[in-house]
Amino acid sequence: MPTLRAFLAPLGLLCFSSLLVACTTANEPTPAQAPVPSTPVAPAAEVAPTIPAELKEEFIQAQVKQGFTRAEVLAFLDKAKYNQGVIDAMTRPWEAKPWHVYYPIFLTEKRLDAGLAFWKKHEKTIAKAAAKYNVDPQIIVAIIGIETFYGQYTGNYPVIDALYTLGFHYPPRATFFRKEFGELMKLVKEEHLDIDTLKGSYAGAMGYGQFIPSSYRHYAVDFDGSGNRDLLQSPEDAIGSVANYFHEHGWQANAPVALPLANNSKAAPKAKVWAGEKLNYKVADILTPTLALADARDLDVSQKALLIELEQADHSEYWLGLNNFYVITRYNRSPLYSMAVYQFSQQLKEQHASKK
Ligand SMILES: [Ca+2]
Repeated sequence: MPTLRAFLAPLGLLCFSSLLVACTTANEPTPAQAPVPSTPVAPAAEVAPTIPAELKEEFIQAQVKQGFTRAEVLAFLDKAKYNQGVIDAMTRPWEAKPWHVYYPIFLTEKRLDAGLAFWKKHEKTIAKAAAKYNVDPQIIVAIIGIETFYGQYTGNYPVIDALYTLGFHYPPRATFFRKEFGELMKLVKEEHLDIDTLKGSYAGAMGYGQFIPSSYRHYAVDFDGSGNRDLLQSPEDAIGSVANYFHEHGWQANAPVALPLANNSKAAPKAKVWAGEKLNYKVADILTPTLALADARDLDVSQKALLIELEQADHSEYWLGLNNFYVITRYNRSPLYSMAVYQFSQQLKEQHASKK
């Protein structure tokens, strides 16, 4: 699913929102040396760029402070290779897609069938995770389906190379990724992962739920009782870990996620459409006599909310996003991503209930 990965940001990479990705400019690393050759030589692109000595030393010192020996850090750095494909993937021009083009890519019969099969196969584990972490089971099933098609597309980049390349050769996000590179070193040690075979997305997200190293370390749980947290091979651990991630970000089971609005005005809504900021509005700030709930219901209008605009072929559709919707955006800040996850979760819930 490489074309889909291009606009699916991995977990925790919060600045990969649709807007920010669109703003990312190419920052091709300069080859270390580019002499003007009089005779043909190997292309400069084959020469991996070196990293500044002080940056390398700073990283070594930081890891030593975390309890590694200098030799261990140097050995880890030695294993990491520059990967031009990672930079290419990161800087690929990103095309904003309107909702009516976006959602059919994710909400397919094939994904729904796979999701229902996954739910059925892991029914007990999913129910246990939902109960323990107070999340709705369908949101767990939806996330794993949207992220990796139930573990089928978890990424083919060596994680160590991806994070090294971005951490040392991608200036716009180097600080962030260098930290993740350091977190990876700790993760590998703690969970006894095989760094030589560890694969993930071009941004270093791993396993069923695409956790980057810091998220893996912070939110992953051992949910199959094996004694370690394995998000790459254990669907049970992945289920528990996704549930825990939602729990820790404030998901409330059985609470509404997003509600469709009826727009009876040609004028722009009173509230600004949400674009990644904190939850600043209350429900009462968004609803107006001409932009009201499509289906009347009791709702605490003092609760935090955001306004979602979905571009249909010939009109804009508006939705009210509540706290749970905001929690989905903690996985990926794109409102379209979050709406696709929500609508997929609703499909799963309905179909799962009808097949019982
Ligand atoms: Ca486990």
